Amino acid sequence: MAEAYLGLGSNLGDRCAMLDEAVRRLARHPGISVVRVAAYRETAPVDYLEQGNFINTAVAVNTSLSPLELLETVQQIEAEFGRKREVRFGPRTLDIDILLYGDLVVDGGLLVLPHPRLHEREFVLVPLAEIAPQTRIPPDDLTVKEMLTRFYRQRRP
Ligand code: PH2
Ligand code: MG
Ligand code: MG
Repeated sequence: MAEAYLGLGSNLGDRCAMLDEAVRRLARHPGISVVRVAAYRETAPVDYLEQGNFINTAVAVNTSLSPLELLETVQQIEAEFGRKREVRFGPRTLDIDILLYGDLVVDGGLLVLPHPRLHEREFVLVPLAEIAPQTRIPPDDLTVKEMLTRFYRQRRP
């Protein structure tokens, strides 16, 4: 069993309903149990600004799936929500990113762990800090809370 963290976001359709249903589908999977779900927060888009606000959350799971099996599973759920991969960073009904998988560090093309933009995204760090403030992010092993503090310290007002 591994403990993994997922980041979820939606900015098309009934955004909260998308996240509710995504969490239900994750929980229904025989190889996944959902341990914690962060509060839903509305966030302004980053990277690609010409799109609507997101609702974001983070989910802690215990899983018997391998990292690539977990990736396949979340991509399958995204596809069931009619997700089309058009604009990179653009609007989406449902995005599920694997943020952390235990203390695994991999850069395998298909899957990069920890998530490469985890450190620079407030919409990821805030919900993750709510459900896992003391979890350490490899390879530096700063806790999520420390990472969020560093993010705000480095961000210019
Ligand atoms: N996802 C992106 C790009 N920009 N902005 C917010 N606020 N929330 C997201 O989930 C998000 C984004 C690409 O995955
Ligand atoms: Mg994403
Ligand atoms: Mg994604």
